Amino acid sequence: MYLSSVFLLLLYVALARPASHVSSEDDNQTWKVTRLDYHYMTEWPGFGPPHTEWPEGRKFNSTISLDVQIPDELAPGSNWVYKCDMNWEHSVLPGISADCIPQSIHKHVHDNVAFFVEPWQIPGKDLPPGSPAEMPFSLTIQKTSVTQSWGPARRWLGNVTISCDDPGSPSSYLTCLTGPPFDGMRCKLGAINNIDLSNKTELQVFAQEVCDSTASC
Ligand SMILES: *[C@@H]1O[C@H](CO)[C@@H](O)[C@H](O)[C@H]1NC(C)=O
Ligand SMILES: *[C@@H]1O[C@H](CO)[C@@H](O)[C@H](O)[C@H]1NC(C)=O
Ligand SMILES: *[C@@H]1O[C@H](CO)[C@@H](O)[C@H](O)[C@H]1NC(C)=O
Ligand SMILES: CC(=O)N[C@H]1CO[C@H](CO)[C@@H](O)[C@@H]1O
Repeated sequence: MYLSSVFLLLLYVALARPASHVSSEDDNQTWKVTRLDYHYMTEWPGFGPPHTEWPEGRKFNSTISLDVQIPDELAPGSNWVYKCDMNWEHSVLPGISADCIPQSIHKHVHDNVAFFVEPWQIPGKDLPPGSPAEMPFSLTIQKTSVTQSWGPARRWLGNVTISCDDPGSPSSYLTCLTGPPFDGMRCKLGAINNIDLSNKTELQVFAQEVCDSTASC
């Protein structure tokens, strides 16, 4: 009796996992960042004589805010939109992840989405001294699927490198503009003015499933 229920349980687990695995979901996924707003301090505040330092009272934290569309595993063809926000002290990118918030009212939230940013260098391209650590950068988005209450969560990780204002560069998804004094730099996806980034309006993040000691596949 005991043995047979263990057997049935094992059989259930063995059958259930592959079944959920083929439920429309690939091992790799493509996520779409449809909005990205980035704001950070420039080296100088843009007020007073050249090389005037930022007054303490006018300094501000860097902020990133983005929307990412992630396919719904349980409803093929539809997406969840998550909003991801973080802020940090200028040039001190936190290196830790923050949760993204699902944007519609859902009865069941079955994924956890989180993201983080790290400084990045375009290979072979040195930045001028004084460049903020904020640009260029790499964006990592992680999804943990908690659909299966009976097994370990599955996890996907996608990583994309981002620079700005250079149509010839594959990573140049953003246009950045300085505004009035003390406003620093503001960056958005795609083109502003005559900088042609028209082939970069969609920022796609290719995510791969992670199989390690913390997540099975
Ligand atoms: C997922 O992507 C990786 C790296 O691009 C590739 O090696 C692998 O074959 C892909 N897996 C599937 C199922 O497409
Ligand atoms: C600015 O960032 C610092 C460090 O990352 C944090 O401790 C502080 O609370 C932030 N300030 C605001 C106004 O969010
Ligand atoms: C985008 O357009 C620029 C300029 O027309 C070109 O140099 C670049 O290769 C294009 N990038 C992609 C990914 O198509
Ligand atoms: C977490 C992660 O995978 N980060 C990587 C994102 O991509 C950049 C550039 O390829 C790497 O430097 C990061 O380590």
